[in-house]
This record gives sequence, structure tokens and C-alpha cells, in this order.
Amino acid sequence: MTDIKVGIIMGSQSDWPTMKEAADVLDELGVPYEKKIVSAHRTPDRLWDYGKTAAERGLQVIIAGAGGAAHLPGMMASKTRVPVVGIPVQTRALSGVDSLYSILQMPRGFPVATMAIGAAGAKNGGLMAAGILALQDPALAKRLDDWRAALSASIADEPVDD
Ligand code: RP5
Repeated sequence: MTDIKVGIIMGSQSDWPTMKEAADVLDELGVPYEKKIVSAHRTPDRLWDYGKTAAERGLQVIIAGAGGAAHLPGMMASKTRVPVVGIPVQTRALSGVDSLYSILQMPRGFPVATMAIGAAGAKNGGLMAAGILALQDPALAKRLDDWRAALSASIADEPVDD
């Protein structure tokens, strides 16, 4: 067991600019995490080992991002009971709708909490993970409440000309 309760995994190095949004917001909130490239297609054994050991290693949430035929979040959800938050990475060919449908349409029994396509989805994935951990961590709950209040306070009352 380690102190790390959040795993950020992605299918490729090319997913990192998107998945970094999740990492950055976890940094802001003081939530430790690990980050790994785990591909459903290119490194299936790595996926299996990660899923097999996730719960015993103390992970409580896995944020999994992939693009295209995005099987990583769903396959991870099939291998571990640790909740999986899925991030559909935006693709060039189909704008991420392919990723979204691949991640969203899970069969009964193996849920993936699917976020929006792309950077906003990854950031929300980080916030979702923090919200789950905050249920058992009052100090984190306070930091998350403050973060949300600061975001609300930053929104102007009226629009201005560009
Ligand atoms: C998926 O294929 C990855 O998640 C990535 O989004 C996509 C393309 O990967 P690369 O060809 O850029 O490595 O497995």
C-alpha cells in the first residue's frame, strides 16, 4: 500500500497533453497520483497487471484516457472494482466521438464514469476523482470547496467586448 490513491493511465504518450489536465488539477488540490502509459492494444499484459493489482496497491480511483478504439477504460473496469473515470481523447479523424462511444457504451455490470471529450473531460476527471476521495478526507473536501468557490468567484457578471 502507498499513499497514492489515484492512478492516471492513458493509451499513448500522445494522450498526455489531454490527461495532464487531470494531473494539473490534482496538483492544485494537493492530491498525489501516479501516471502511466497503459495501452489496451499495445501493452495488454501491462493493462492486466495494472488492473489486477490496483485495489491491493491502495488505488481508489483510476482516471483512464484513450482515443479512437478506446478500449482502455472499459477493459480496466472489467479487471478491477476500483472505480474507473473514462476520458475520451479527441481524435483527428472523428473528433473524439469514436473515443466517446467506445468508452461510454459499456455493457451492464462494468461501469465507466465517462467524462466529456478532450481537455474539459480530463480536467473534470481530476475533479471527479478528488470529489470521490473527499468523501473520506475532510481536509481535501475543504480544499475542493475552496477551489469551486474560487472558480465561481472568477466568473464575471457581465460579458465584455473582446
Ligand atoms: C490510442 O490510440 C491512444 O489512446 C491514442 O489516443 C491513440 C493514438 O495513439 P498514438 O498512435 O498517437 O500512439 O490507443
